[in-house]
Amino acid sequence: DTWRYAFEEAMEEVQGKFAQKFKEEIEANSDHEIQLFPFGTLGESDSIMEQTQSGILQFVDQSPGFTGALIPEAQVFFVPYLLPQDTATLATFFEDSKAINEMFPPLYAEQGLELLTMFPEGEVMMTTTEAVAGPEDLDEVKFRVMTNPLLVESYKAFGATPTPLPWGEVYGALQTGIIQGQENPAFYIESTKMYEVTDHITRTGHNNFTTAVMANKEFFDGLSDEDKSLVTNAIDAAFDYIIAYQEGLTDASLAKVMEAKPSMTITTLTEEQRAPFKATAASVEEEFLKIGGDQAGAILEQLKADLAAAQ
Ligand code: 6CS
Repeated sequence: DTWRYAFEEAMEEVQGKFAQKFKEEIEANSDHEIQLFPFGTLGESDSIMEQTQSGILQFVDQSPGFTGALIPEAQVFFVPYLLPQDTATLATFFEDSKAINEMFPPLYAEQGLELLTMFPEGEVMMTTTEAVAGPEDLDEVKFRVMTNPLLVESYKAFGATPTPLPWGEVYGALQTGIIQGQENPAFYIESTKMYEVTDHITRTGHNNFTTAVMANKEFFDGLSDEDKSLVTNAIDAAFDYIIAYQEGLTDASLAKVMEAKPSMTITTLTEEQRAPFKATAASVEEEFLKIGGDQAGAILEQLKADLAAAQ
């Protein structure tokens, strides 16, 4: 039989690399086949999620940046400066976190989803048409964010005018001047040619991109114990693979951006310049407790404990 797996990125981007490794593991260890659907083949992120919930797809990679509208607790990943940038710490955190591995699965289950894993995709950077050294430079800047209410709040607190859009509209919106900024990890800025439609990259250090892989729950529950282990083992192998794959990826991607467009500026904000952005964390956290669902407080507390343990 064939299992269908859709993701939000291209085949050679991070989610695609993860999916390819998963497919390789499943097919090497069973008679099942995996059919991969990269971005653009089945619609935007929201649409592949709906197709998974309804059982048309068996697997989906959707980032909390979009799932936050469905599972309010998943917005926790948009409290600024919550996640560290150190990749070893992040890997340990995602592997061992009680919040992620024990508290989130029942919340995903309520939406008909079996949460299989979450993994990091790299330091989030701003790319803008004008240089950014502090929140005052974001004043009047229409800044594209994923469709996540807490991310909207966070960019409001940063001083920008947040504009939630599905990914497919971002390049065109920058090109036509409807928006003047967006945020993403370096590999994505490079592969999707964001440098063609923006001139400045700013490293504020406020987040590391998190994504999640899920299965349709009814499908997963109906698998034999052997097939369930097959799936979880393939996910574990793909997790280890994707952590290793991303080693050095940020620097290599930024070098490629500079090669493609030497006039691009890349600025790492100093601790002093980051201070006003960091100062927004407390108010965004408070907002999360209001809009992050019944489990918001418990999830935030556990996540902080898990991060402390990983560090
Ligand atoms: O910004 C976005 O919408 C996209 N960013 C990444 C890194 N992956 C998928 C997502 O759709």
